[in-house]
Amino acid sequence: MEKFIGSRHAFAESGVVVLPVPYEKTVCYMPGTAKGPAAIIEASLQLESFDAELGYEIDKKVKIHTAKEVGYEKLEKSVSDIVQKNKLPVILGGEHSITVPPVKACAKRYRDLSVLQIDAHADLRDEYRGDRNSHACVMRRIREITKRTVQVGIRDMSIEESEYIEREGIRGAVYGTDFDAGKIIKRLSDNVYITIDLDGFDPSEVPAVGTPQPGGLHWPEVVSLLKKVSEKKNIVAFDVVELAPIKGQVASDFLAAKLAYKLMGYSTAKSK
Ligand SMILES: [Mn+2]
Repeated sequence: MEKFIGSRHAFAESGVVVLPVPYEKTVCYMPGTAKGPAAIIEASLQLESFDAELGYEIDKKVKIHTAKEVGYEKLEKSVSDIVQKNKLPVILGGEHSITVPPVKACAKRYRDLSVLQIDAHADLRDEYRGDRNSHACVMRRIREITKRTVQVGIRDMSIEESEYIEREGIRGAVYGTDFDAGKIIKRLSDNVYITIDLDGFDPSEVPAVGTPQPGGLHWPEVVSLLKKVSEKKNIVAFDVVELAPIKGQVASDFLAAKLAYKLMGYSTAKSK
């Protein structure tokens, strides 16, 4: 497989480690997320190394290493090994359920860990079609690891999820597409894990997802939120999930690659 942005840095010298996780098991509508990581990496070869906004070549500064594909079972250990060495893990999915092992690994390293989720769906079901590990349950599983979760772009949920939000008293931590970045930042702890389900974006910008939802977020507001979060918080790891590539239609793949690269830059901007 290709390497992210064609970068061939060894693990030891790298500041960022990309973990491709082509895991797809519980999708319920359009399949294809197993092909997500390869499509993001393929699109990343078209990225400009120089980030015009940051004013430098992100890869030159942080040195990106792309690991071999990782399965679900080995993911927690892989992420653990990376955060122990103070490197930034970047997990490319794959379906959204893969967020659980990295959050577990980061929560062991950072006791105050909070999770910022960008998504169209609340993903707070206790189980979905008999499966507690479905991608529709991922934030519910994450809230068993840390209760400090903030959800942005949410515009679809079941009555069970709505009742859970009421019961847990987290209505104020669940945002739609109209949000105040300052309020979001206030709800996060110092160390933040970011999970980006690409269906949080509007389908006009990212059509290649398993479960597209109209009325979504747009590139400028997502990037601006991530930038503000990175200025105030320590981003310890992040994932980009749920890309289900559409043949011949690469806009979604490229957005995912650019988003990952930009967030690598933001997350490491404070380091020397
Ligand atoms: Mn999701």
